[in-house]
Amino acid sequence: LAAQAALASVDLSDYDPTQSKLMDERCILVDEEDNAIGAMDKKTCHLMENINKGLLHRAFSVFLFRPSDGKLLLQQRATEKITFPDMWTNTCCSHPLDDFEEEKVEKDQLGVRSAASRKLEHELGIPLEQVPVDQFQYLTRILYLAPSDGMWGEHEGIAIRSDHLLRVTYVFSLAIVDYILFFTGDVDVNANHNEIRDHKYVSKEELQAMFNDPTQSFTPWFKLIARDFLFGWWDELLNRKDSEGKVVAKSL
Ligand code: DMA
Ligand code: MN
Repeated sequence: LAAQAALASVDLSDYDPTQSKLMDERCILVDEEDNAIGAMDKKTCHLMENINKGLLHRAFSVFLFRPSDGKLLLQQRATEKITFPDMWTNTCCSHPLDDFEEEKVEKDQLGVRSAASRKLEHELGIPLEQVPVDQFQYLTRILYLAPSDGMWGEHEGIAIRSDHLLRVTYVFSLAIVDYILFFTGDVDVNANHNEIRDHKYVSKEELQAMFNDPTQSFTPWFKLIARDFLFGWWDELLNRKDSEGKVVAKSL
């Protein structure tokens, strides 16, 4: 891994100040086997030029389902987000941080779970007691690499509204080890509009219809996870119901 001095940087002063500040959070750097090997600020971790040098970090993706009908909660990222603004995506994504001791714990994915609770509250305003760490169902980790040779052709489909967004989609990408967490439960949402423009619950059919609509844009990881994994996992979840017909999470 290149020394920090050799890594690229970018000036974020034109962006939303709240989001710019959050780019100072320190992510956990990992190798391709998810061994922690250091820490680096979020901005450095997400610059394409650094990703191309092999910089990889730990992240998580939460998929929250409503028990009564098995619908998945989606969010549309806020326009203020520096990476992937305005795109529809799964319930909540972020990173366990090197800044908090409890988020570095690897046993039973405790670090990732506590980061997931923290960010469900921060982004969606869901009270912490409604999303306790032991009620997430951990499915798997996905190594998601963004090669430099234009696999990101998907991005050409994104509606680019200004030079500002063009620059964002061009220089930022991601290379992560992504922990997939399911959560089944009723929650109260009180969206933080610096993070989220909109949110809604969708059935499988409604999500499929959104994917087929060329006017909608989605984060690349959500499209990838949906295409390769989500619909199968969702079917399994929908098949697990209690006596009242409500969807139930498999116990850990
Ligand atoms: C990054 O999520 C994580 C994944 C899995 C792509 P994010 O861009 O929403 O990060 P943050 O919430 O920290 O801004
Ligand atoms: Mn997020």
